[in-house]
Amino acid sequence: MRTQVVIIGGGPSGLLLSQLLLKAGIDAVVLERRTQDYVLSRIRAGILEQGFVNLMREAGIAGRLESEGFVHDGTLIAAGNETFRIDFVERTGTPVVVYGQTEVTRDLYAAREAAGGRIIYETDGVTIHDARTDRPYVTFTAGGTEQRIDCDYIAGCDGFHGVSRQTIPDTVRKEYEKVYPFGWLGILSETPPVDDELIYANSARGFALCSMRNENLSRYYVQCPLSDRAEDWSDDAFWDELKRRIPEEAADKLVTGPSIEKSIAPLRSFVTEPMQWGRLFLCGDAAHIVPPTGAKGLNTAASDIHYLYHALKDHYLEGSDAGIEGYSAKALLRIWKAERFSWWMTNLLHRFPDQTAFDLKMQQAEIAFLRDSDAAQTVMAENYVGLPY
Ligand code: FAS
Ligand code: PHB
Repeated sequence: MRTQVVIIGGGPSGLLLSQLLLKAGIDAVVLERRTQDYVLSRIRAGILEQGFVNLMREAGIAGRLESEGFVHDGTLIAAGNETFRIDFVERTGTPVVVYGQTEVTRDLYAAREAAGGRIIYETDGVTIHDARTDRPYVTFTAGGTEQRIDCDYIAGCDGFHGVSRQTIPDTVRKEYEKVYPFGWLGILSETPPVDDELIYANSARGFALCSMRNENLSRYYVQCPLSDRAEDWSDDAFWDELKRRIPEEAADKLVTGPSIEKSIAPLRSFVTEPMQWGRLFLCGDAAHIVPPTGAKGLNTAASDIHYLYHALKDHYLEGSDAGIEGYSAKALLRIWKAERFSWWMTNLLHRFPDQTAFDLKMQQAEIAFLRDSDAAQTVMAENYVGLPY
């Protein structure tokens, strides 16, 4: 088999890249380790930057997103007995859109299938060969058959636990990591959201977040010890803890119900450099991870895809390799700014086990400065709605 670009990973990064390439007439094959149902069963991101929405429009698949997504002009921050609002539109002129990653991925799969794009599911043993030559290829098994795909380029969109990053020799790779001493216990419930906007709460008992997917599907998180297991938390225990951490007014009107999904996500900041090695390019979680506090994970994958798509398009359609050669350096510039913002929001809103009384005072002063300063709110809003690509 031969194609122009092999895309390893059928998550949002790989699928979005495949759809953009297809629109540009560039042939690609997507290799996905799991089934489509399994990929769609993972509950992840909820907030899309305008840049992501624009990419979905460019890919020709923003229809449902635009009709069903919720435009949010701001968010609420609760700390101590106070709640204040960050108005994204007043500060930056730009909103964000609430539309779950599951729905994004569903739209991407539907578009690929409608266009007859090739996705090979349940691949096993994907191995990248000769990435440093001009004739790379990928081998794998699917349906019990050994297969090989010869290609021009390989996009490693296979997430944090994928094979692509490991293909770059550790003598070449430089990895940066910070693991946070807590996780997020998240639940999904078929209940109306507690507020029209998100509530990020820093309480004496720890962080909590009230989010949503639609008018009858809510997403809630509480910070929890890494030693916790989702199955140890009953729904009642979750709701009781959430009510203790969010503003009283919200707790009083919170509509609870049975969880339809419950999971604990660890929090880490991670970046690998470089993001390319010969004709292999890393995108999204394959190259970087952020704590979800700033809603940057999926949105930073999007800017990688934007850069790689234009680099490949310039190569094939314009005969220019400047984008190809400069991909990693360009992507990392925006990635590190997203890492900083996600680290800053995580430190602002969580309680750390080793936090001293002084540390707590610094956190409270930082929150008070954000509450009182136009400049601080503009800086936060600019980062939250998404820095330019
Ligand atoms: P993904 O991990 O989504 O997709 C990679 C795909 O590659 C998967 O389908 C996998 O099956 C496949 N794959 C892996 N190895 C393979 C191999 N060897 N061969 C073939 N296929 C292979 N971001 C936010 O903005 N907000 C959030 O609230 C949020 N919550 C998250 C919760 C969890 C538990 C996790 C893990 C992440 C969360 N994220 C969140 C980040 C998340 O949204 C990612 O940024 C997003 O999924 C990135 O998409 P991809 O880069 O496509 O990686
Ligand atoms: C979500 O809705 O899942 C969500 C929203 C904002 C975040 C993280 C997760 O910062």
